[in-house]
Amino acid sequence: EGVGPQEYTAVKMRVAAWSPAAQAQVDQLPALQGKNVFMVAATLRPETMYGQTNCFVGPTLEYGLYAINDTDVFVCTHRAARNLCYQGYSPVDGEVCQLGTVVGRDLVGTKVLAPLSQYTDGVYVLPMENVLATKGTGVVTSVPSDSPDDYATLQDLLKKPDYYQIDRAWVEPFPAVPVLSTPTYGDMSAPALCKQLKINSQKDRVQLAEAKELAYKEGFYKGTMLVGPCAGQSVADAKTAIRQAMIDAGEGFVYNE
Ligand code: A2H
Repeated sequence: EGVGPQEYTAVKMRVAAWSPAAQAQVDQLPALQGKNVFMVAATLRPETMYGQTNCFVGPTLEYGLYAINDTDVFVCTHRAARNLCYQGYSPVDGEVCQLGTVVGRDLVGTKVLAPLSQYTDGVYVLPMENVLATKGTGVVTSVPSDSPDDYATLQDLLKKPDYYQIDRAWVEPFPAVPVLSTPTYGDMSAPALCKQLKINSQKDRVQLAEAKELAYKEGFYKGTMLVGPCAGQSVADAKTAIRQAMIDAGEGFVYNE
C-alpha cells in the first residue's frame, strides 16, 4: 500500500442535487453554470459497482471543483486533480483549473447518480472518518455487500445519526445488495466478515484490515458474479470486462497515481 504506482478505476458519479450547504456555495460560482459536475471515486473493485449504496467523503477534508474540459467538472482532492491534469483530465495539460472549494462536511447529503448501481434514482454522499487525503481522489464509492469498511461505517451512521449529522433517510432506504457469491462468505462477504470478526465500528482498524484482506482474496479467487451481463462468470474474469464497459459508457476511466 502506498508503494509504487497504483492503477484505479475512477467512477464518475454525476451530481443530481446538491446538499443545501453545497448549493449555497455553488450558487456563488458562475463558472459552474450549465456544467456537468461529477464526484469522482477511485476503486480497485469495479466489478462491485452494481452494489453501490452511497458515496463517502472525509468530513474534514477539503475538496476542489476542477474544470476537466468545456463541459465537465470533477469534485476531488487537490492532490488527485494534480495527478489527473497529467492524464488528460484538464483543459490545459499539466495545469489544474480550479473553480471552487468545498469541505467534505458540506458535501454530505448531496445526491449523486452512481453508474451500475441498482439504486438508479441516486444515492447520497455520507461521511467516513478514515478517508485519506493521500490516496485516490478522496471520494470513496460505497459497496457494503463487499467492503467491510463501507459496511462498518454505515452501521456507525445508523447507530448515531445525530453524532454524524446525517439523515437516516440517506441510509435506511439503501440496504446492501448482493453482487457476487463466494463459497466461504455467501453472497454478502462484508456483513458476514464483520460478524465473524466482531467488528462493531469503522474504528476497529485492526480487524477491518484483516476482513478487507479475507474479502478481497475470497472474492477475487473464488467469487462468482450474481448480477449484470457477467452474471455466472468468475470475478477474476468479469473484473476487466465490467471496467471496460464502464469506460466505454463514459462512466469511468483509468486513473493512475
Ligand atoms: B474500494 P488501496 Cl467493494 N481513503 O472500492 C480510504 N479508502 C479509500 C480511498 C481513500 N482516499 N480511496 C479509495 N479507497 C478505498 C470498493 C471496494 C474497495 C470494495 C472492497 C474493497 C475495497 C468500494 N468501496 O478496497 O489502499 C476504495 O474502496 C479494499 C482495499 O489503494 C478502494 O477500492 O489499496 C480502495 O480503498 C483502495 O485502497
